[in-house]
Amino acid sequence: MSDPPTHYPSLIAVAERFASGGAIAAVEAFGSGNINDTFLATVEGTSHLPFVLQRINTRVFRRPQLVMKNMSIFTRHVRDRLQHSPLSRRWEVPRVLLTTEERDHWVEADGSVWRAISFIDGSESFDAMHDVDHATEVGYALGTFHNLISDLSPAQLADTLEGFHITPLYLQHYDRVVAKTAVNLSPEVRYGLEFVRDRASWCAVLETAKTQGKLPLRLMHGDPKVNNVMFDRATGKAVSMIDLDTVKPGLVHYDIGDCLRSGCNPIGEETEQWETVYFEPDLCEGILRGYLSVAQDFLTDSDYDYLFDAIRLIAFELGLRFFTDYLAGNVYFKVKHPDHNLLRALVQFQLTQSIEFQETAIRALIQDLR
Ligand code: A2G
Repeated sequence: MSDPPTHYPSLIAVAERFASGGAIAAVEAFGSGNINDTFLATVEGTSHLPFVLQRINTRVFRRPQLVMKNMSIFTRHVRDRLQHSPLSRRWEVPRVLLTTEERDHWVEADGSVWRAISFIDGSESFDAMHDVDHATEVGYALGTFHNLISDLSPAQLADTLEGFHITPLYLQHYDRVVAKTAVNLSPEVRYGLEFVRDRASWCAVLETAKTQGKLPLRLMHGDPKVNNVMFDRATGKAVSMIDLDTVKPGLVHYDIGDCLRSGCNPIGEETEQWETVYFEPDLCEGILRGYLSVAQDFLTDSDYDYLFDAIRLIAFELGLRFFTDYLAGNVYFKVKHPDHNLLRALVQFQLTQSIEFQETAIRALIQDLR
């Protein structure tokens, strides 16, 4: 899966399946996602908004129909809820656009699966955090997202990606890959192997708490990276969360950890300067403040007890996932070169270590914000 396929059907023709009125003017590559192939389709004339066209990666999402069904169920739920009790500020929910045959996805003759989602009008996203105010907005966005789905039962949505964020399962997969791979023991690989070995016995921390009933199963976003938060261009305020493929039953801790590991790494997860990666505590405070301004209503004492572990774990878990994918020959994440996943893993391991060095301060911050 190294390169996006070059044998696309005519993108304009696919986009036209979803265009209700108005001819497609252009379809261009959009965003920097690691899984699906994403395009922005613009429609001729000024009265039609552009929309997001995506080819769903069916090697990852093996049942794309379920992904789309989940999306329709929870976006409808949130829209109804907002209609009955509007928020005091702008908040948008992306819409699933239907084909001319009223279907929520389109299967091309080559078997590729496509869907279209509305683009949030007048909005933009950022790959890295600007400052603490930006961080607070990102936290507010995740809290609002969780809040708006908190009254929808997890049983309403299907598990569209089994094992997603179940760290012990990633570790088992890693062990299997290491056992059957002739690993090239470069210094970086040696470092990665030791890094994982030293944390293996701790990595079931959230799953154990879930099994013991200390952390409830809720609905989660699944991929709340900084660039999945949309900001209003005019006000600079967060107005939506996008990339909704992984909204499914899980722990909100996965999201909190994922949002912090993405948001508090000022040089970003794609940097090649992995030795200089660090976890920025002021941005962490901003995200947590913004998140808790909305989420404190539904978090329990036990939820707070596991926040530090969540922050440390999800950075480690992503490093483990990238490292495993590198060892397995880059079969899951899209890559630009053969060492891409190794570098990404080293970034996440460095971030994990920076979180570990700051454990006392981060725990004290969580305590203060409680
Ligand atoms: O890359 C993808 O979006 C992953 N999504 C997400 O889990 C995270 O790893 C991210 C890192 O940039 C899926 O695996 C579905």
